[in-house]
Amino acid sequence: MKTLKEYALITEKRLNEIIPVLPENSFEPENMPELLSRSMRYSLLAGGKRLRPAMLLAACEMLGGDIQLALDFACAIEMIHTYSLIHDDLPGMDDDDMRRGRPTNHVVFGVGQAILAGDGLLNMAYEIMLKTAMNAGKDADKCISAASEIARGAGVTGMIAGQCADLYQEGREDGSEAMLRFIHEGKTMAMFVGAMRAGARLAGADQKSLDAITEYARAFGLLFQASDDVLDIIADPALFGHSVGKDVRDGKLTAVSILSLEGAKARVEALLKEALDAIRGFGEEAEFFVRLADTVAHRDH
Ligand code: GRG
Repeated sequence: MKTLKEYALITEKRLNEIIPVLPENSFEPENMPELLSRSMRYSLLAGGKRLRPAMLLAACEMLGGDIQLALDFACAIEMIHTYSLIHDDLPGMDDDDMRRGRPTNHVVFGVGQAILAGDGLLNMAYEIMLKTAMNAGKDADKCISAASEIARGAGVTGMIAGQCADLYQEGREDGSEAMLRFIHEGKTMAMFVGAMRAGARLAGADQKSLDAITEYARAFGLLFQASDDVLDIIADPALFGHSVGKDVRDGKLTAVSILSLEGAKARVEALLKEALDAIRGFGEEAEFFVRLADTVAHRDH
């Protein structure tokens, strides 16, 4: 298995090919407008951590699959994740002006073009997954079930559900732990679950392995968001890449607002243990996932 950095590089190289650099200001029939490719590339190739594609590729490799078959699915999930960041940053949603350490898409390209950049990334993600499935011969079923896992994670019972609840809850006084869980499971956890299950599907994993990696991805996703909530309070803005203290200013329901800072930190540790227990059965083969959970739980940005 590779490191996070290696998986990230493989993914970025392929993303660079999928969305080409075009002649400036060209609007050629049958081609995407250059403005669209520029705005999509601006957010997509802006140095994200590439956690979801790396987890997809690592799950596939750990379970004996072919990462060449998985590569376009890894790119697809990163494209969907990036669309969600672009839309989340819009004035009608979180209204953020910094992301991945640079001005947000709508600040540079305007709100209308930013919506289209997000729409473009979302649609292209499904195009490339379907194209891979159509060309996969005997592996077509694996590709279709992987695409379906990703669609579920990103969709109306996954990420979009969480974002809907997050917006609904903003500024309300009636936040509960159940609502916090709904938001975290949807907005954050579902995409990690989708990524790892897609990798496992591409490897043709059996039910036992699928269950174990699902349990890991669930604990990891909740851990990731709880630690993000903690960092919103304590991170150094120069390192964090987006705004610090914004959740409190926006009246957001977070792990810290419900559990207190110390309670949220304790939750991160408990979830780390859950995640590690879930993949113990894979032994040394799961080294990537052990390290990743530990790093995310103890990060400072
Ligand atoms: C607009 C449908 C829709 C959904 C938006 C992603 C999202 C849902 C909102 C962004 C705000 C947020 C805190 C989401 C939780 C997930 C999260 C922490 C995303 C950031 O993921 P990282 O840290 O980002 O992996 P990079 O930039 O490294 O890829």
